[in-house]
Amino acid sequence: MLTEAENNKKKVGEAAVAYVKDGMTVGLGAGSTVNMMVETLAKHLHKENIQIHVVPASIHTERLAKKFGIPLTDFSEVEQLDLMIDGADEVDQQFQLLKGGGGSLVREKIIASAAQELLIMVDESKLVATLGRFPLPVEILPFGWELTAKKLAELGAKPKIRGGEDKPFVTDNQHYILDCSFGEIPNPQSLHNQLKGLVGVVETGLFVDMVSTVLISSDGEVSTLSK
Ligand code: ABF
Repeated sequence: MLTEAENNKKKVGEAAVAYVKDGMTVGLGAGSTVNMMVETLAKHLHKENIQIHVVPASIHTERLAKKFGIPLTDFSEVEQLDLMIDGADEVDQQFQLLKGGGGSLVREKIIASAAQELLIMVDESKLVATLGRFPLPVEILPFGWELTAKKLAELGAKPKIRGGEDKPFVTDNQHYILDCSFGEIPNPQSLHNQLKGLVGVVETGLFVDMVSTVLISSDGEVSTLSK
């Protein structure tokens, strides 16, 4: 028996796989919504007799895709993707995203940048008027992370090293993540630019002007917002 949250993830995943057509190259993000969607995608491919190739955004997603027999590819073989399907931690009214709670933001952003369409799956609780309720994940180099954290604090954040100082969480890229509470982020592009200007910052979880469609689940029903 699925919980209400799991049922919402299942439903939004079912709606997302309908966007996958024969011959596509598809990016798959990370996180629990994507995890549930991968099995649904495998069934969809089998049922509709569709052939696709997938670029996964995390080692975990890659393992799942392999487990369900979904063919993989990478940027040595493709330059552009037709579609990227991913989750998010927050979506604002302008379709700007805050991502990285799952720790895969760099690869997600690389894949999303190469995709013609970015399809985001969320439940209603992720919709916000202004980004920033969820601490902003910022991926940084491990070397000198304490200094990078101080620089972020000077820009107004309250940075916390993910996993704790004694055993920081390490991303698939062998980096650390600082979860940075900035309060409301009314101008995501400007904050992103400031953060990217700091030595030691690899990437931020702000995805600005990238999304084309948001699928939102609520009480087991899915609605669609498109730009
Ligand atoms: C990833 O999954 C992340 O960018 C985001 O942090 C997270 C959302 O996770 P979930 O689907 O588990 O809510 O895409």
